[in-house]
Amino acid sequence: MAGEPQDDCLFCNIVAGRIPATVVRETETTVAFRDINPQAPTHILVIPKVHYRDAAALAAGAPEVAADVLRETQAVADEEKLDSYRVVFNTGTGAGQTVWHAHGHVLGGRGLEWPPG
Ligand code: IU
Repeated sequence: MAGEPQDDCLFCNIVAGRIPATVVRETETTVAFRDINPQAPTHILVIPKVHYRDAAALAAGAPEVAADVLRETQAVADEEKLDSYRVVFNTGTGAGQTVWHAHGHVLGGRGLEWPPG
């Protein structure tokens, strides 16, 4: 059920501490950790502790937690001393989503082109 932990979800397992991650911040509702395949000098994922398949499902099912995730992207950027950064929520296979637990990528520390590839 949406919102419930999923045993076969990588990010639920990171939240539960069963799979290691380099955690940089944690709140009551969110975890932020370094991406294992960084695409920029700073590449941190901010995830809700509750399981929703993508950001839109999170916003619909737990809007207060979606707001927490967004607030945490700024907190991460502050900690990393980024004055410019990008937050990306890949949604759907065609957009590059590979992990089906909502997550925001915080990317920074280099120039970022627009439009993205
Ligand atoms: P995506 O938007 O679903 O493609 O993002 C998933 C990210 O999760 C991607 O950038 C991976 O490098 C990252 N990741 C990770 O940090 N740790 C892991 O064990 C795995 C993927 I698998």
